[in-house]
Amino acid sequence: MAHEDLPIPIYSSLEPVYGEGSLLEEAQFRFKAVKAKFVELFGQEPQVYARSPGRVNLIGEHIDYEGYSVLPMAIRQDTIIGIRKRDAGESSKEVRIGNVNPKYPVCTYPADSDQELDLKNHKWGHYFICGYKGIYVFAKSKGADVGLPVGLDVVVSGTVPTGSGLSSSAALVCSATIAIMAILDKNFPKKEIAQLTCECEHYIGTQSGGMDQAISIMAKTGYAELIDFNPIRATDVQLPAGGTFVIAHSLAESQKAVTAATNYNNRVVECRLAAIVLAIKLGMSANDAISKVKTLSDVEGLCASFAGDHGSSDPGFAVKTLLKEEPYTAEDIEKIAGASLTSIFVNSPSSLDVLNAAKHFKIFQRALHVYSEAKRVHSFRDTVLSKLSDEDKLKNLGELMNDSHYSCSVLYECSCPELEELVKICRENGALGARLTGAGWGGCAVALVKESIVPQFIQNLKGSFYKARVEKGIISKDDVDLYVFASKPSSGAAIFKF
Ligand code: NG1
Ligand code: MG
Repeated sequence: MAHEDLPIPIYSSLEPVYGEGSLLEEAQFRFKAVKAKFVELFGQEPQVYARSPGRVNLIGEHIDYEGYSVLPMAIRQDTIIGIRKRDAGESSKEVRIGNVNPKYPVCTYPADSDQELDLKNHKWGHYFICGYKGIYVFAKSKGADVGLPVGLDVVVSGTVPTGSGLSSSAALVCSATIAIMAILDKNFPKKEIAQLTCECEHYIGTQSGGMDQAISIMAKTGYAELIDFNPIRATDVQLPAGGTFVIAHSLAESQKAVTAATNYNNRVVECRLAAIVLAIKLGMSANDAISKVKTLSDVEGLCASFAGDHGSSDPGFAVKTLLKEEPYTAEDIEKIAGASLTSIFVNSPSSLDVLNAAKHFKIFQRALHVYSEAKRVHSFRDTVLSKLSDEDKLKNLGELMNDSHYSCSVLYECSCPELEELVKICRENGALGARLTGAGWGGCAVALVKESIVPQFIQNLKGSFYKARVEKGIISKDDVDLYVFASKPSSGAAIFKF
């Protein structure tokens, strides 16, 4: 059976996930801390535990929501959740969510699976409730009764740095969803959980694609995964020997839930507008374009045949020929579409927020990024599968990563000065390639580095980029190891019943 058709594994010990050695010791310590916090807050022990990892995206940025394949790997940093059903009585009508980190106060919500989250008043516990709502909606769509709503007590322990592009949010949403499933004694095929958890995160108000949840649920130790969408599928990618991915935090925090209207969701809206304008220019009726075209992948076929007629095989050719490079105003696009932008997005409140905040729309640049990035993902995979020597493979992968960064930075404009500095320093210190990873506007860079120089590489980053920040008091000297580290592909979500 394909591994995405299997349910989430259930283990009675930590070793299958954390192996042996320091990782296991750290996990044992964290599970104990979750249990202790649980007893302190709720007077009882958790009945079940779940974990789900963060991820680093190696290539394929800002294209998952456009329907294109991406290539991430899970990292060892994860979210662990201890959970217990509340006993019958009045108090069983609540969900209480605590955290081992005192920075996150206990959040209490009604045990109501239909509740609306107060998005104007963002609380960290919202991410847990995303899972709570999501499971309920999923079960309802299958006509199944999973036993929700129910009162729950929960304690969370997370090691994925927040706002870092390593998907702390998906680690939390996925571990929440799986913990809830486990306490309800339910399990489903991984691909269904990947789909459902992706929809869960939309309750937070970001119009995210499904990459983070898919890899967090479906990852396998030792492999990166090529993730396809519609339907979700994961294909193992064995990275060439001799290379290591080093993750380095720019120390600029990207608060995606708070900046969605001008950053993340803005780009999703711009891509939709690009797709609609391209469809119309390629002969589709405006009505059909508005009602049927959701993503750039929906018009790729049209773009490719237009390109073909002109002797090109690149859908980007249609973008370069049919769109103007100058930003489009709302009026420009309304004239082409014969409809107001607010009418196009009338059913999406978060898109209307984008329209309110936007001065203009750079649809040429965004579409060009998406089509070229989608191609780079396939080139990356083809390189891995090719007959080249490992050394040549690594060199090519590094170049693809550099090209991806350039496109993110110049066409998609999701970088920031700190990331630019960090990527430059990575390359100056011998990285074969380096790029921002995740949504950008802050967060981490990922660098492909020859294994033999990794310790020196990390040392050099510490001595330059991080030393300057320690001196300015932005981070403490003792924490530097949390912000720059080598990473191996780790395993996906799991349930623990001890
Ligand atoms: P981050 O910001 O790393 O969690 C986000 C999206 C992804 C993907 C990337 C950009 C969420 C949950 N995730 O990742 O789906 O679009 O940006 O490639 O919003
Ligand atoms: Mg996220």
